[in-house]
Amino acid sequence: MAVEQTYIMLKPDAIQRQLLGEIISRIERKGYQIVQAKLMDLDSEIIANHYAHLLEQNFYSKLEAYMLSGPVFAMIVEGEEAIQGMRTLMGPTNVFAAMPGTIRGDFATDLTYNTIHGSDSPEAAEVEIKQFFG
Ligand code: DAT
Ligand code: MG
Repeated sequence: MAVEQTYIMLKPDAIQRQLLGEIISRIERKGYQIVQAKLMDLDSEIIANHYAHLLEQNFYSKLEAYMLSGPVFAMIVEGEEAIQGMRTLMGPTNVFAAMPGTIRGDFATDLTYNTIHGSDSPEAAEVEIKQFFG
């Protein structure tokens, strides 16, 4: 067990649908600390960096348009085993398999518009925290 920091990003639909309070409240109720947070507008370059593993996918242009459609709420979340723990709280990438009670299970009905991002490994968390918080 170790205290970890993970990069969490509430995507544009979370803000447009006024779900910020609901989702932040779930993270707090779980017992994690939000140690930094900011509302920010992304550009194509930072999106391409963040989703470099998906640049060749046929859904990339849809993903890029989504991430440009409004501000995101970027956070560093800290807690015991927070990287895997946040992924569990979020639910899987495939929202159709996401269980009720998870953030994606409760709020997302589309593979692309899936409401929340969370780092998927310690290596990714380090890179993403640096990318979004310097
Ligand atoms: P995750 O966000 O669970 O880490 P990922 O890194 O593989 O998943 O993908 C990043 C985002 O790309 C994901 O949140 C939504 C979009 N995406 C992934 N797979 C998709 C698919 N098959 N069709 C449409 N959008 C997809
Ligand atoms: Mg990912």
